[in-house]
Amino acid sequence: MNDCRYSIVIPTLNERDNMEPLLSRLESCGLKNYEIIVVDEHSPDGTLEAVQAYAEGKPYIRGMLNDGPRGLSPSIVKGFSAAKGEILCCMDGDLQHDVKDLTGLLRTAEEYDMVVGSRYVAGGGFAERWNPVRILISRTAAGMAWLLLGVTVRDPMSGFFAIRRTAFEAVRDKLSPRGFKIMLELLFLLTCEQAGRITEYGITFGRRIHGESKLSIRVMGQYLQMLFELRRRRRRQP
Ligand SMILES: Nc1nc2c(ncn2[C@@H]2O[C@H](COP(=O)(O)OP(=O)(O)O)[C@@H](O)[C@H]2O)c(=O)[nH]1
Ligand SMILES: [Mg+2]
Repeated sequence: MNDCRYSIVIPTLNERDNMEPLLSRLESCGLKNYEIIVVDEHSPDGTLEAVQAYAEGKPYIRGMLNDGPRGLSPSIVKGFSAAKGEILCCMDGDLQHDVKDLTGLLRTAEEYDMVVGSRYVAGGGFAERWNPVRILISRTAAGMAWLLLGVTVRDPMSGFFAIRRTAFEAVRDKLSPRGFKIMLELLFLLTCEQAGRITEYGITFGRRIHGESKLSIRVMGQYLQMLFELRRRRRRQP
């Protein structure tokens, strides 16, 4: 694939059994001019090896190791920095983000600086009844991002988004190296500093079948800490 327009970056930690179904769905979803970059966090279950085996003879699929600072955000930044496309997309490696939503999200990204996949706008939702506690947590997190940072998108925690390369490059050096919710940070930087054109696109969130969620109480604590750090940054701006 010589003319690469879309780069799909997938961060992974112990997602071996999800790789073959995800990669094959991506290959057959009708997308053209794309590449797939899986950035793995030293997964002990052999995720990277599974990707590399799948990618044999397919130059448009790459698996790489996050050999820099550990974490979700650094992995995504590494993938975006290695990407060749003009539109950079991040999606989870656990099949909770539905490949069926990808082409619509990327089509929308042609018109904006950033498109956030959202469960809480028209066309979005959950594939099956979702744990009400997790919905409450994600809606509270979104409300706090709005109150504290002025980020108005309804689902800044979805983790499924696309950003124009030029918009990413404009803010890359300001990203915190140890963050885990890069989407929120990008939204904050684009909203507060760049007057970026941002929109949401309805996505359907699926249930995890293989592997485990890494979201925990500790992660929620980090999220709050990050909201307050970004808020302090906003105050310091003239
Ligand atoms: N590279 C990398 N990927 C991670 C890390 N933590 C989680 N992931 C991946 O990020 C995606 C979202 O994580 P997940 O645990 O499903 O979060 P949840 O959907 O909010 O429960 C999945 O593909 C994970 O494998 C990490 O520290 N580094
Ligand atoms: Mg998940």
